[in-house]
Amino acid sequence: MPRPSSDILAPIRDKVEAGERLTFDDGLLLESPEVPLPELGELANIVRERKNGNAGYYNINTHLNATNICVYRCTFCAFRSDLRDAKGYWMQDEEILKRGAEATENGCTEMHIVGGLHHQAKYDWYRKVVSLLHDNYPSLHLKAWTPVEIDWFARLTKKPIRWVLEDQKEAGLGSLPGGGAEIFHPEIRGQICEHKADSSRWFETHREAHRLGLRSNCTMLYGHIEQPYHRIDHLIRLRDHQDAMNAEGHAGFQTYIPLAFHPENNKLGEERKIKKPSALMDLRQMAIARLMLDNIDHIKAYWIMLGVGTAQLSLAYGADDIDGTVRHELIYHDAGATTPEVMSVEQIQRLIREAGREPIERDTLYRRVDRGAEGWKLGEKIAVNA
Ligand code: V47
Ligand code: SF4
Repeated sequence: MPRPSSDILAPIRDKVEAGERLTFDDGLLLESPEVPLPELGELANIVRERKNGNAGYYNINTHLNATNICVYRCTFCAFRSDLRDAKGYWMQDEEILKRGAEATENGCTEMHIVGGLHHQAKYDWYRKVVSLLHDNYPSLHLKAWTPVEIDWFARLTKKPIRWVLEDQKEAGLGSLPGGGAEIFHPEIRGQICEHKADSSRWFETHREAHRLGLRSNCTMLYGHIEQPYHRIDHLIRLRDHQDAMNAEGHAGFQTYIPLAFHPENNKLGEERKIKKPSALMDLRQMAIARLMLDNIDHIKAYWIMLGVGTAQLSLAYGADDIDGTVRHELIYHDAGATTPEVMSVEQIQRLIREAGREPIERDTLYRRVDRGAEGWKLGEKIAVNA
C-alpha cells in the first residue's frame, strides 16, 4: 500500500525530481520538525543515488594531532590544553615518524593532520611535520591543516595565505580537511570561537587552495546554540563558494561532513547544559545537506562522531562515504565520544554491505584503491554525476 506523502514536502519533491536547486526558504522548510524524517531521507536518497549510484566509499586512514596545546579557547573544544596543563603534549620528530611508519604498515592511504596552535611553535615546526612525513612516506596522502592553522601560519610568517599554501604544498601537503568551519554566521561564531579565523578568512583559504589546484573538504558543527537559519545560511555559503570556484574552472570541495556537537569536557556543553544531538537530528542534518549542497560530490558520515549505527543508517539518508578506518582520533574522544578507537576494513565493508551498498575503497582524492599481495595501487578517478 503506498504511504501517504506529507503535503508539506510536495513542492520540494517536485524540484528534487526535476534536479532544480533548492532555495534558502526551501532549506528552512526542510528544517521544520513537521517534515517526516523518512520522507526527507527518501528525497536525499534520490540525489545521493543520482550522483553516486549504489557506491559506499570508505578509506583507510589515520589521524595525527601533533600538539594539543592551543592559543585559542573555542568554547566547544575538549581537545585543547594550556601550556602548563598535565594533559598538554607536543610531539617530537621521532614520534611523528613512528606514526608515519605505523600508518604505512597498516596500509593507510591518508593521514589527517590537525592540532592546536602552540604558543611556542614556530612556523618551521609545522612545516617540518609535513615534510618529515612526506619525505619518509611519500605514498601517504597528507590531508593537513584547517584554515584556522593556515591563518595562524600566515600571522607567524607575516606572509599571505597563498604563500603559506604554496610553501606547504612544496613540503608535501596533499589537500585540506574540512575543519574550522563551525558555524559561519557571526551571531554564533562570535560566541563559540571568537578569536580564530573568521568566515571570510576561512573561505579565502579554501579559495586560494582551490586556485592552486588543491582539493579540500568542508564541515559544519551543529547541535549547540545555533538555530535552523544559521545552518541553512552555512550550507548556502558553502554552495556559493563552490559555484564561484566551478565558474573559475576549479574543482573545489570534494566532500561535506556534518559534525554533531559533543558536549562533554567543554565549556559550551557544560555551561549551557547542552545534550548531544539525537540520531534523528544527525540523520536530518545528513539529508538536508545532501539536498542543499547540489554542487558537492560527496557527503561523508564520520562514524567516530555519529556512532557506527547512525553512520550505517546515513547511507540511506544522503551519505555515500564512511570515514574511515581511523586510528588515534582525539577531538571527539576527548569530548565524550564512546565509539571505538579504530574500525577494521572487514567491519567497515560489512557495515556498508549490510546497508545494501557496494563498498569501494577510495583514496583522499576519490580514486579507486586496488589492493593485492604487494600492497595497494591507485585505480581510476571515481566518476560522479552532476
Ligand atoms: O573544526 C571540535 C569539530 C572539527 C568538537 O575533512 C567538535 O575529512 C563536535 O573537521 N564536538 C575537526 N565537534 C574535525 C574535522 C573533520 C573530521 C573528519 C573528517 C574531516 C575531513 C574533517 O571537529 C573542528 C570542530 O568543528 N569539533 N570539538 C566537539 N566537542
Ligand atoms: Fe584550538 Fe582548534 Fe580547539 Fe579551537 S578547536 S581551541 S583552534 S584546538
